[in-house]
Amino acid sequence: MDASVNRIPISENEKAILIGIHLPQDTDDEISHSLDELSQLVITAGAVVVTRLIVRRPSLDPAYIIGSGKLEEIKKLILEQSVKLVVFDLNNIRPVQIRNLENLLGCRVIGRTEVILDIFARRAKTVESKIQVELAQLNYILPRLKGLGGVLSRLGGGIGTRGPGEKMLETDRRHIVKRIQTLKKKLSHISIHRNVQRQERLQKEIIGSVVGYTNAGKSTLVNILAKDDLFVEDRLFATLDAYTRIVYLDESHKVLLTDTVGFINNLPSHLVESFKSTLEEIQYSDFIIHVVGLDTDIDKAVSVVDHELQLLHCKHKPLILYFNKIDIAKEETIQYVRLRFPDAILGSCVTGEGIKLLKERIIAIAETLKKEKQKILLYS
Ligand SMILES: Nc1nc2c(ncn2[C@@H]2O[C@H](COP(=O)(O)OP(=O)(O)OP(=O)(O)O)[C@@H](O)[C@H]2O)c(=O)[nH]1
Ligand SMILES: [Mg+2]
Repeated sequence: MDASVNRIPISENEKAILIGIHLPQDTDDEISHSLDELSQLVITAGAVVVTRLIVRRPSLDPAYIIGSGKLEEIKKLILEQSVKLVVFDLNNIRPVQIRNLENLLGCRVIGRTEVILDIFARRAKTVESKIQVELAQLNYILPRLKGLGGVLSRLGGGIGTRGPGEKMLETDRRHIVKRIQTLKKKLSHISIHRNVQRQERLQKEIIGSVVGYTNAGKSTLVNILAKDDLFVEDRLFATLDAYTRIVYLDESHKVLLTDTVGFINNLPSHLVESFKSTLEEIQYSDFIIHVVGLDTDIDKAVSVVDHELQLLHCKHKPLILYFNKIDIAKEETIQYVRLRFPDAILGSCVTGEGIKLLKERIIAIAETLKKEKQKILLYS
């Protein structure tokens, strides 16, 4: 096996076929929402979706995921439309399935995890997030190396094979193990430094985290509250680093607000693990603003973020639920949210609706927290 692969820039507009698998327990809605989201992810990664297919299966085929009839159909499409990439809406495709499918179809085969890792690899800008992404990729690749039988080296480039920046992604087991240790050490140094800064800040300031599903409008909200210019983009995972900004709520109140990386359904566990130190910002904050885009599958977005907050042991913190993008929301969605989440604030970063109410709610929380902190300082 080659020691490493060069990071080959993505062939722009690589054509892709998406395949969703409909198992007996799935509903039509679930599958089609999930495929919509995968499509957005694949586009964000730089490819062009030429066809989407949904395949009904009683269970996954251990060797080829789907049946031979469907595979023949897909093979024809690949040839007709010069497709370079097949993306399955599955999280953990087994290496043997990838190898079998690539041999049969004659193009690259990846799953959801690889697409998300790829987007993160391209988005990583700071030293810390680059290390975090590389660590996630290597941890993902390591157990798969044997099963892939060198597929990674053979494939060369494209979605799912990029390292952060222009770096090479290691594919040699010994090197990977060593590299993982080095990266972990680097991360822990950064984390120690961050902790010292954090402790100082925590004693003096009230700190909130803005969390939510990707593309909900978290960065836009922090921008307008802080009148700042964070990186906002109509793409998934525009923000990978935790940015903290000062927000002046009125003449006598200010808080610090941290913008965080977005969550998504089935976020690869390696990424959550690697982004632990960034996510720690949420754990160390005094309160949370959960932003939900009214233009998405609301119940899913809320439950995915709730679940992540639970995993981060943050469910006890004061929380403001803010539904964003009311300017483009359907009337029935607004009605539904008002009934289902009576305490939530509905608003828009574009028209400014609801922002005054949001500030008032933050001030109320900040007041309570300030008193608690003063008590702690008094008795410590
Ligand atoms: N119509 C409308 N669009 C909005 C609103 N708020 C944000 N957007 C748009 O939604 C898109 C995503 O906004 P971001 O602020 O980048 O979202 P995010 O939650 O930070 O996304 P990630 O960092 O990718 O997780 C951008 O195109 C924004 O301009 C709003 O209130 N109304
Ligand atoms: Mg953002």
